[in-house]
Amino acid sequence: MNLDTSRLAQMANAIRALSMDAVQAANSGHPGMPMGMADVATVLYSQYLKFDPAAPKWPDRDRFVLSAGHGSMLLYSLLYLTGYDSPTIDDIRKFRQLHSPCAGHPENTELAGAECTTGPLGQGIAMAVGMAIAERHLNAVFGDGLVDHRTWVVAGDGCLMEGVNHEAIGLAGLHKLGGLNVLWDDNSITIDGSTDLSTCENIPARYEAAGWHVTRCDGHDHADIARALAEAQADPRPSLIACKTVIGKGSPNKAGSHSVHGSPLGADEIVATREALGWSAPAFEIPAEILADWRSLGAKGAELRSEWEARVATDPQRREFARRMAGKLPEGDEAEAVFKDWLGQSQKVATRKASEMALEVLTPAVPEMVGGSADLTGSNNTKTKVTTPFSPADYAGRYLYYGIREFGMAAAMNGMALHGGVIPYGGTFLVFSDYCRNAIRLSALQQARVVYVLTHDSIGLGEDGPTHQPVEHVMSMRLIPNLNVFRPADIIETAECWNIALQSEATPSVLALTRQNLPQLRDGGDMLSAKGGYRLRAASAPRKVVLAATGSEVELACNVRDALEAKGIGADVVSMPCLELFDAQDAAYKADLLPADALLVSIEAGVTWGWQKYVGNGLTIGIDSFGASAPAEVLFPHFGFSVEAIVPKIEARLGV
Ligand SMILES: Cc1ncc(C[n+]2csc(CCOP(=O)(O)OP(=O)(O)O)c2C)c(N)n1
Ligand SMILES: [Mg+2]
Repeated sequence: MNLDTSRLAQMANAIRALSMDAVQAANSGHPGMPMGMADVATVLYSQYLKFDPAAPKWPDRDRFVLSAGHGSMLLYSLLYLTGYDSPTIDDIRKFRQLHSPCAGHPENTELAGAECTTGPLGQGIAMAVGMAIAERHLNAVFGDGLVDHRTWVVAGDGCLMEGVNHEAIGLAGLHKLGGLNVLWDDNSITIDGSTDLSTCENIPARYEAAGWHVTRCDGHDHADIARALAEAQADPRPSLIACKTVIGKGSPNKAGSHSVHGSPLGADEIVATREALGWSAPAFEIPAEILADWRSLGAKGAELRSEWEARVATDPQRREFARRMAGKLPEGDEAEAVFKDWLGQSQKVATRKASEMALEVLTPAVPEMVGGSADLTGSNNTKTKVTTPFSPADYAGRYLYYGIREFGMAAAMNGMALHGGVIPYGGTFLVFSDYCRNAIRLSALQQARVVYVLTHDSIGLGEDGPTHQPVEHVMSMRLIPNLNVFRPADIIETAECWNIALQSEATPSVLALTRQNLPQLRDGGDMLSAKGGYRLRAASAPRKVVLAATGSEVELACNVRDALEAKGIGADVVSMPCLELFDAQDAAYKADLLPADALLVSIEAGVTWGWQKYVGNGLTIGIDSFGASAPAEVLFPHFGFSVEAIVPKIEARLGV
């Protein structure tokens, strides 16, 4: 697009006007960042970004990630100006109001043009790394004709201070993700004031040390911006482009100050800014010729897309490519046949091992699965024979050695899932889920199919002691909406939970898995875990007790049941591998499993908080303190997880 600099300046001013007016109308929001980055964004969209507003989900589009999500008006302005169906100018007028897709921060579920949900600073960059990984992987599998696009990120000082950016850039540098370009809004301002207050870090040096190419530009000089972007595109390494900008650029009295970061300019300053910019159009009106310039930008993308479609039409892999990008699992029941066969066996394995066995069956059958671990591959049992390492030497590899970067891994997996064409799974110890908790939360919020393989799920891990023994983690994960937390009891439930996780297209999953061996408890039934809870053992004697347990404690519940039955006290065992799925069952199903006329007892080697929802004022057997360092066989009885400790408690409550 050959737009001279005065037209580009007007286009950038359209972003400034929309941003300041929308924030003013909402009486909340962040005008400073969009006004400061308006010139960079205009150059990016007019000369570099591959996009087609008519096809926001076109698989080979460039990905644009607004990591500095507080500058959401930058994205909303760009999508409107370039002619996406959504948002409309009315949506922008209703910025930050209920039912407007122009939410306070960009949400991928609200707008097709928002590649991901951003706002938690730093995670946008890390998700972009995941997108760039997915792009290289799919490029290696399907070739340049189908997959060859770039990932552009706008990040602020805040994104580059957050620790997760460092984890992410380490991965990007290692894997030479040359298609990744981070445009740093280098305005030396954060909320509290000058960045001098809080940092003296040499960010370019840090990026260079991580294997990145770094360049700089004057973020208000269009020719200089274009030069830097061209340089970044040409370099085979991922690039950081330090764009020196002035926050709130255009506002005569507030530009350059932290006061413009997160507050409306105010009516008077808006008048003064209009004056200074020479912008006479009323609020939310873009002069026709400027809008026409913006709308013309999509034409190049439309052309590229139709060329791409022509290539796809004759590509022998087109069906497989379309299937993967649509997120549909392959047909075929090889895996099911293997899992059915397991029912007839009696395999005593740790559920982390059962997960590996399931993965050995699933990863060849589901080629879009891309695994990994945060340096605990041998403990998380996440690697299978077909998942060879992903590296610059072989981007077709399906296994990522994420290193000790739990947060970076989780955020990257979000990016991979949102890119599409890939189903990421990755492991660490359950206790370290806190390190990546906000990314797990974003998986759920973004409806991203990510599977977290979180092993060593209780005091049962033994001698590593309380630093490594999760106590509150399983229950605290259950607090996150739209997240399925699975704690399977044996090899059969583990296979079922993996199946459910893969089929849950819009819900991420956590698999909480044991280090220690567990006996096989199931020899029949089909996908019983799908109901979240089911009757594993029925009472023989008249039923007085129902024991509800998860994971490793289901075996204990069965033993408690047998002891009670031997005393003539009838007891059911209900295995509850996924409380979220159980909650979704109808009232009759739930009342049948957890009936009001029995003493309800929960057994889980974690906090008891939360179990009252299921057992009412029955008994909750759990651990409401930190664990201890000792072998698992010693710890379970020490913390009251034994038939000898539990049966008397039940008898006392029954008054027998
Ligand atoms: C993880 C996280 N911590 C804190 C915040 C709150 N917050 C939003 S913007 C911001 C300052 C960011 O500074 P910068 O990225 O330089 O943005 P600028 O002020 O230049 O627009 C903070 C602390 C957040 N959104 N995410
Ligand atoms: Mg800043």
